[in-house]
Amino acid sequence: MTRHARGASALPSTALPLDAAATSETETATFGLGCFWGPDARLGVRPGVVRTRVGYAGGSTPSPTYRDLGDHTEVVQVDYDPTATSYRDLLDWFFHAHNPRANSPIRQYDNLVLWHDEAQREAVEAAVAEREARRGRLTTRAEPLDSFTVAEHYHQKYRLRSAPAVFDALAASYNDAAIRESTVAARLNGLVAGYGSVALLDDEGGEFGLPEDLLARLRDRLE
Ligand code: MHO
Repeated sequence: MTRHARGASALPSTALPLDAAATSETETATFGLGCFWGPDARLGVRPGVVRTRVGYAGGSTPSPTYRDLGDHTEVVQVDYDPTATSYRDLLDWFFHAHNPRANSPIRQYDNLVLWHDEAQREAVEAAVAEREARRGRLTTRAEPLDSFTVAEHYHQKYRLRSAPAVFDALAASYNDAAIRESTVAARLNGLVAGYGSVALLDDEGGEFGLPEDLLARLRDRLE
């Protein structure tokens, strides 16, 4: 499995408590599920997910951008703690999060799973075979990850950026690259969109390093 500490270096030395404690022993998974704003928010509150980032993958056009994707697809990439969740769990989530027999007419929004290594390839092929044995051919694309191009900052943690009070509290500590690679930002991005749970806030909210009144407002939003 790919292990790396890519995200950690984007954070300042005064990282918020949950980020300072986040493990760098992560593995990475990449999924396309339509417009990447939604799955970024939903995956950001999943137990075991440490970081998320959105980008372009699944094609061969060099240097894709949002305005010029070429043959790439919008994807969300997650770094997860393999002691807290598994690639199988994420794959199950992925297959429940879309209709695997109705892909998008637009390549930009394809349902797509991109494996990072042999172990992931085997898991993907098994997950596809299991589903095809039950109900016939899937249209979801399943391919090896070739390149991943990180998307523009304004697409990272998009839902959080649409919640200025919470975003500004985080931006007081972090620049755009740090926000992209922050566990706190990943959680907040889901929470402001109404994903996640009171239990998640109870477990981790105290380590967000945010003012109590903001946490109370997030809790109200969930209840
Ligand atoms: N606002 C666009 C989707 C953007 S997503 C990053 C829309 O709703 O059509 O592709």
